Amino acid sequence: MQQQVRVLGVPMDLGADRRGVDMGPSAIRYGGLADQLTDIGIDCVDGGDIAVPRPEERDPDAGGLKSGHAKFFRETKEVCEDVTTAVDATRREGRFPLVLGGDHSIGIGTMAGAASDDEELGVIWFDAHGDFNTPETTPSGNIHGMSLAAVLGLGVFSDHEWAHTPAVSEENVVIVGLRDVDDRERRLIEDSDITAYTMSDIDARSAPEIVDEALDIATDGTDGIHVSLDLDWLDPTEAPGVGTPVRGGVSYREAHIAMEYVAEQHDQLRSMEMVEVNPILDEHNRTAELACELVASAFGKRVL
Ligand code: NNH
Ligand code: MN
Ligand code: MN
Ligand code: MN
Repeated sequence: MQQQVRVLGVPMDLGADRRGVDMGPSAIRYGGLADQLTDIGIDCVDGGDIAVPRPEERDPDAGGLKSGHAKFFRETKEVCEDVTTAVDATRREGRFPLVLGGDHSIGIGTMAGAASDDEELGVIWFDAHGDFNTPETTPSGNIHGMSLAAVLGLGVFSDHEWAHTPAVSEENVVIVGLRDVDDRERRLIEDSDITAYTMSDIDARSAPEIVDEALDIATDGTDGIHVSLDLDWLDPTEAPGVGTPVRGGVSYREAHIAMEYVAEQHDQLRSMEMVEVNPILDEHNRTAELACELVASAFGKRVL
């Protein structure tokens, strides 16, 4: 298990409609992240926040795309490039990058940073949503619903080197917890070679079994994996502080056992991100505190 962690905050809210997710990194820090990690013997330093422009000072449709709709495309690209640089530098220093969002568009930057030395990267995407829209299929224009499609170079993203991360192959990408998919997004998922486990799969087979399989797929033939955890993966009764809550998510215990399984494969883990915490919508910071607890489980915290 890698004992040296650098926390990188990305107060990004250009990729989603609900304001407030930009305060996620502060809320997670306030929720006790560093203490949780220090308590289990991990040397944790804070790399501060990456600068993100305010949406009020920018035009969401200023361009940068040949076709389709993706709000703040140019700004998202700039922020993601900075995330990539920071994640890559962190890894080169021998530290583990733990990225705090911010909306899920930052995953485009994190994955590129985690994969930047051209080795194959597996990805586990814990999320209620597929984040598999392209600028051509998106119903919202929000890039946080497109991060996986971007990294895989689908649709118009194939023209954009910053988004397409060739080291990530569809065969090694797994979504876990899916329960809210847009019509045209469904088609893209079905036509792809990724694996998507829905909540029905979890109900029918159990969270540990699904996560075990997800880890096998993500680690098969890869040099490491990235774990991306969108807090809306959990049921809104556990994680109310998210912008797009969807009923029927995983329970508190299912989320923990999943992270404990991740910890068992910790030597494969290259990077992790916790995204979509929205403190304005939260109840006494409990979603942020939950994010801290889940990180601790993923880093090996045990009862006995
Ligand atoms: N699928 C919707 C969209 O593309 C919502 C995505 N929202 C998320 N994704 N929170 O994780 O706009
Ligand atoms: Mn997401
Ligand atoms: Mn989501
Ligand atoms: Mn590819």
